Amino acid sequence: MTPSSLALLDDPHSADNLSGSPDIAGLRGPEDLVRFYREAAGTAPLLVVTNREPVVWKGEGCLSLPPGGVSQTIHRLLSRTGGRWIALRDSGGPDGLRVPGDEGDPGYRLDRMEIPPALMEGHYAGFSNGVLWPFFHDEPSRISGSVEDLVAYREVNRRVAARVLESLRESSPSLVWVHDYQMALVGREMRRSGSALPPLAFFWHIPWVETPVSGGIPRWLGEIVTGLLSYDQVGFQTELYRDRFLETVFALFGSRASWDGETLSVAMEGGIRRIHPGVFPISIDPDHFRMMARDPANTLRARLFLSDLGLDEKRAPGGYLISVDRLDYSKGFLERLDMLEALYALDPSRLGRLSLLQVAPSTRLSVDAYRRYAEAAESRAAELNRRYAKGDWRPVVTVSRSLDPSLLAPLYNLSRGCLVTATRDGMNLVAKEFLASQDGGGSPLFVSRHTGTAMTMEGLSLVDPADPALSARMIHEGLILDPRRVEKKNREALAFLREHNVYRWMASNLVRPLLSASSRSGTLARPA
Ligand code: ADQ
Repeated sequence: MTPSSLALLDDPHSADNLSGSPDIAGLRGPEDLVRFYREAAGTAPLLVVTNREPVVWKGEGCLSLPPGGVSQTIHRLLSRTGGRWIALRDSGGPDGLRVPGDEGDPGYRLDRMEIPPALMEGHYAGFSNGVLWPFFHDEPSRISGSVEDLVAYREVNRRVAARVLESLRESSPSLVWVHDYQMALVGREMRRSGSALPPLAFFWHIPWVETPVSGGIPRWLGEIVTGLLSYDQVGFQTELYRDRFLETVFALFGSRASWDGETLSVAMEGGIRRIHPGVFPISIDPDHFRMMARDPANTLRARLFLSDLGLDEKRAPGGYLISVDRLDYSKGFLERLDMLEALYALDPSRLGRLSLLQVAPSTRLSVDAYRRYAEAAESRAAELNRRYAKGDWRPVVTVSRSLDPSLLAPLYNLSRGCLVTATRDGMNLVAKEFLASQDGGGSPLFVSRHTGTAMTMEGLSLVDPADPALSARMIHEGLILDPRRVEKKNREALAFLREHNVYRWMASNLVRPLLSASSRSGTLARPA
């Protein structure tokens, strides 16, 4: 991208130009992303704020990368360009770490914030995962927070904002990029300081629900929305979620809010806030998954793994369907097992042949709703196994831990199909990882229509966890479809993912705030 093309993109009323410009649309890999960043931001570092750390501290000089492609993509950019990352710590070691880059790369600084356990409990288990997560995943019966939890949430966000402000005294970032529902109020706390700030961008990874009608809008929701209005840009996964957010803003602010399709303006006490609520569907690096799935050593490892689980061709001659997700109620484990049972009822010849392999590490066990759900999911799987097991064959095989992506990719590839059954999901990256790992092969993806993936990709086979019997029929039909038709669909999906990859996602998030910063300072960033 040249400075003159940056100037062309600098049109505040043309998001399509911004995100659809050839320069961003052509991004394919980490090199392209680094080049884009350098040209848009020069040498100014990016400052990223997340709830979780991007690396795991394993001892002096030893760091490992946790699973999760998004934080790894941001990690790779910062390793190359330099920058700073502020996160709540979740492993041992010092408070500040220099995360090294590859040879010749600067690496970046990681500030690891220690939050006292009681405060963390209220922030994380209490308000974030006891209130916000169930609320925004349309599971009101699982909401379990208290007023003290909201106080803890505010306090943690205030501390994070204070740390960001402190870091601004040491260096001037190109922008501050804050992530997800645990950190919604960081921007508000930063604005309250009255300091001059770089652009503040936020990405909301989870769904946005319809604005509550009965009982009115809870006061805490008003606070979250007002907090989000403190950022210059708030990114959502889909148009539906962005539009629902706008509806909530209008329900709260009425005629004090206006929206021109690009900029949301809200008259607030301190003046008019103008923000850009954007739509940026998150993605993966499909080429990386394809390569991992093709790798013969990975494939051999996957075959051995399957054999250890009793899922080799001899003992499970019909193969296995795969599902991969944290053991979270929003992922629809019970609904998926209902679908499986309905599939066996529809076509009993699959009994004794086709299993479900569910890779399901437990998650958030400090929250009661999660503990209870994990027990219910385990007991439902055990019930199916009791009812239908035949000899060495079991209908449900559960792996209760995280697997390395280099093993997941060939497991996706060797499967008979993938079941994504979330009752609500911001995007669902597993669906995209499966499609990329198919490498155009002939195993079908069945994806819940309540995921961002289903809402933003065309031609997918949809299921509905609210209707397991109908979903079982869809799965049955997908499994007996001519593999050449599935291959064609998968090839088309892969082509889409290659174009709409995670590097492009990052660039489209960053481009507008970076350009607004350079036009504010009256200069375009010079390539470093
Ligand atoms: P999650 O709810 O965690 O993410 P998802 O999008 O599927 O859901 O991402 C999970 C990631 O973790 C994937 O990369 C997947 O491979 C990995 N993963 C899951 N289970 C694993 C296992 N057992 N072993 C190894 N890796 C595993 C939140 C939102 C989503 C949104 C993402 C990104 O809830 O809606 O898509 O953030 O914005």
